[in-house]
Amino acid sequence: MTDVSLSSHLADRLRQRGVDRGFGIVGDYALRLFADLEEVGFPVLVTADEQGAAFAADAYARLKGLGVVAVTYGVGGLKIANAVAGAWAEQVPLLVISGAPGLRERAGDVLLHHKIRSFDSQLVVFTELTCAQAVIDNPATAADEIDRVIAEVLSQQRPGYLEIPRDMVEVPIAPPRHERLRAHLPPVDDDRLRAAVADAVECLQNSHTPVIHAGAMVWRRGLGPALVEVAERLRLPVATSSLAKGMFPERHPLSLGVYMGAVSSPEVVERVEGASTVISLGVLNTDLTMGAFTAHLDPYRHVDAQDTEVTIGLRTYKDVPLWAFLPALAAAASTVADPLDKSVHPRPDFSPEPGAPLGVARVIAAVDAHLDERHGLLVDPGECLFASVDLSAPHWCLASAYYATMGYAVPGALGAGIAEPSLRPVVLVGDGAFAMTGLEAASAAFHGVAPVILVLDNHGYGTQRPMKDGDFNDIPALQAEHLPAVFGTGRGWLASTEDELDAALTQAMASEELCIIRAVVPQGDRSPALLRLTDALGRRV
Ligand SMILES: Cc1ncc(C[n+]2csc(CCOP(=O)(O)OP(=O)(O)O)c2C)c(N)n1
Ligand SMILES: [Mg+2]
Repeated sequence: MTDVSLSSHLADRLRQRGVDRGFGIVGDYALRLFADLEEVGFPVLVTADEQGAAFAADAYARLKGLGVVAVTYGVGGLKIANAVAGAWAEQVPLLVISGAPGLRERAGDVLLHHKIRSFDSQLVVFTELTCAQAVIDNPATAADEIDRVIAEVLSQQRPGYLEIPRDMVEVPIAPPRHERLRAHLPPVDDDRLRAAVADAVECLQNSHTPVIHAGAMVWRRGLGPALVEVAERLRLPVATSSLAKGMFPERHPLSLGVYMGAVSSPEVVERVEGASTVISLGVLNTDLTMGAFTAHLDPYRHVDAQDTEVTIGLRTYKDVPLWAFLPALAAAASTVADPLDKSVHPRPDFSPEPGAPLGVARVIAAVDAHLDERHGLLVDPGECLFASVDLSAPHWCLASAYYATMGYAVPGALGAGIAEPSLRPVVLVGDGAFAMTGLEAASAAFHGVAPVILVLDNHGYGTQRPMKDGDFNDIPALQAEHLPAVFGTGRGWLASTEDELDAALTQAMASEELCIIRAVVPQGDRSPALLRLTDALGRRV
């Protein structure tokens, strides 16, 4: 068989998975790679900063099942360490491709620019942050090594790392041993699957108010449609983890919205914690997603389906993976008796009171009222993440909801807008987080994505203040509404009152340009969600 080019092999593999572009910033060690990829029809979209590219690629991956961030060595690579760590923690299939010094120029361990302790320093860092790594140093195995890393990323739903020395880019490589990628799902034991399904069905038959608690692994394994099917067939209400907000459409009559322990409304808490059976599907139990561990799920009334096994009460069924269990349960459980089907998530009514100063709760209510079927949502950690529990996302809502890195949502909107052009990204971001990565709004516009960005300006690091306040929580004021003028594209609004916000949202939702709305709230104002959490934590002490 004849040799192939590295870039065309890599691009082919990615396109086979529906990925037709990446995000990143070039440098001399990556120039040939970027140019070659572009030539074979796989462009890398530039951002203001590498971290922004990685967040964009992460959001793209959450929606498309795989995303690519491409960087140069050291200065670019290490800037995305935080975003890749987030992808590890939240199980996102994100492929890192880094250019690197050529193999020949590494001889003698010379000091080349961007080198750290050794030529392998960057690889060592990413070995901790990714599930598979390869430095492409042999044309005979290059294609297989690329395939191995991508297959592991897909199999494990974790990030992976490919380092491509610049003198390897144009060397013809041997064709891969296998025609297709060998990604695999977690193994299934058929006998135990049958037993687990029978056990779960029995629980449901003895249960009058069961609910589903659905997590991000449902999404990652492509089981979103199966979830909707099982909920509708069995008429089971669905709450999601904050990591999977909107995966079950929150305006569906069976949606309970997000269950996040005491952060959620009392009605949702009552419905989930008071359920006769909770069927958890692919939920990652973390401090933040469980409301600082204020969530109380009774293990004796719990069917917990994870990526590789199912636990029902005290019985664990090994090798019964979520991907096999969920459809099997849907097929078997048509006999559920008398489950409730009423939603506890009423649609809000937002009539602005002219001149009334804004507070966090009213900002969220206004956004909720203006969101519709055309929108996807992204929220940043801080008040926006907590407060968004009280609004219902028509489609997905992407957030760094466990790793909780600030600055995810604005660059995430670029990735989401490219991945799913039919939905316009709406971003909720704190003033602190916006200061970190808000310039990526210009990158989004540059690549034809026009998000509506609402900057919740509470004058600094609001969610830190109740824990310990000090000058370290104050930040320079930023009149973000003027940025579109600076960018030379888009529109901006400042809103301090309910009617100003309502008018700005009306115009922004009707516009097709980048829109930035700065909504100013008093420094000490808190969302109802955060107050509920503080109250619960106070009672715990
Ligand atoms: C990258 C990063 N740095 C620091 C933190 C710690 N942290 C969590 S929330 C927060 C303040 C966020 O401020 P802002 O974005 O304005 O949101 P607010 O809390 O005011 O709603 C900080 C500093 C973090 N989560 N991520
Ligand atoms: Mg703030």
